[in-house]
Amino acid sequence: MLYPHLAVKDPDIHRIILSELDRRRRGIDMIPSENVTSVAVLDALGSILTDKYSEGYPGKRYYGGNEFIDQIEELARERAKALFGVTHANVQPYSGSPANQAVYMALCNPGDTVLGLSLAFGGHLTHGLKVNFSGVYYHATNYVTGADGRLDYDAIQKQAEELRPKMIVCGATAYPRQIDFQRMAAIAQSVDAFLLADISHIAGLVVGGVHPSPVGHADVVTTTTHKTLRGPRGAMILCNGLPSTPLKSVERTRENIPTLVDRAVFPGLQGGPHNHQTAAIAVALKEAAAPEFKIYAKQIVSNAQTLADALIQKGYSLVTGGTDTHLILMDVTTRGLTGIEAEVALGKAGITVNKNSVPNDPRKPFDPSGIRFGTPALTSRGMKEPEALEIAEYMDAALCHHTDDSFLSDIQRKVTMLALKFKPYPELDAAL
Ligand code: DSN
Repeated sequence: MLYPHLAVKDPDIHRIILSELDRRRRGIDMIPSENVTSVAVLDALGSILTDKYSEGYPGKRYYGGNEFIDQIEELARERAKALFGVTHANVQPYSGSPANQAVYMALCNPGDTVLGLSLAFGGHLTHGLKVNFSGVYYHATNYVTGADGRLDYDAIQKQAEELRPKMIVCGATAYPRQIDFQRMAAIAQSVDAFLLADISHIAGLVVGGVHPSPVGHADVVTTTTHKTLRGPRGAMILCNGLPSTPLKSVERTRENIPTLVDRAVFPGLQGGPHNHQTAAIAVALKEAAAPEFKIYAKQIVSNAQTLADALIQKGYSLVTGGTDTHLILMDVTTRGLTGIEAEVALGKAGITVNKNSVPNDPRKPFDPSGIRFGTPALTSRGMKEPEALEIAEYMDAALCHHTDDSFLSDIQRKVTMLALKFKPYPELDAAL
């Protein structure tokens, strides 16, 4: 039996977890920020490390008994540094938003001007949405994509010259094309701004060599660990330079970035690190350093491009006309649907996507014109181009018959037959 102790102690939670596992086994999850971790990552995440307090950093803790926790955090930091080619890594951020918050705290004063990609054009809440901390405590300004849906670097340059931001943020959650980090760094340097590259969505593609790295261009890189990187929920802050202890000055210079970042994470924002999460991140980083991960990253992109091409052939309208990454953004209004209708219809067919705004969306964010989907999780399950083509057929069928529940049930049966051939956690099946 899977999770036998839980089954005895809390049958309600046990039953719900098994239902969620069953949903994943029978369906195809295509939310591009989700993935399937290895069972080794899950083992570390569910370990006894969750019980330990260890405020501080390796060798400098505020609690005793941290000799083994130090070893775990050191391993995670060393693996992160080697994998991304940086000299400093902070692996303690609880997730992506706290990681970004720490960088704001490290590099900006409240009220400073920050320039990031608008959420409505594919950015992130923490890149300067008015109701997010980044818009409440900072003077948040936004750039948008050009008429073709792509980043317009000349326009960003012009905006940066007008606004003179303290920090520019690049990175996205709903942008299907590669980001030119070199160009973004040139823009930031020309106005003496710090550049933060948030590579949460594409970190796995970067280490897999199928997306250029921001390292060497951006002053600071943040990433979550649970998207294309295929680790547990969590985040890291990466930069070059070395932390100095004690901090000699609080001046916000490039040289001080590693120390400023560490101090912003703890004691600035967080208390005790989640050691079980740190251990699981370390495991994921080891997996991402293996040669097979490069093959995996390449396959993610190939699957997304195969799917995108097939949908274009069927007459669908994709933002920017395709993808360079793991992610596809599709305007479904051209087919007479809303994003919600498409999300619901695909959900009934066993395919999970999320409704999403498209650039210059005339509709509201909670009822937008598009859907966002991607291939990291299905690629982790072993699906390749033939399956991507099969999924395109099912998506098209479901969208064409979105009001016909019995037709959608038929599609769902076919989706389930496909899904069951590619188990998300085959090792767990043995224990079911
Ligand atoms: N919620 C994440 C996403 O889906 O892209 C970003 O934080």
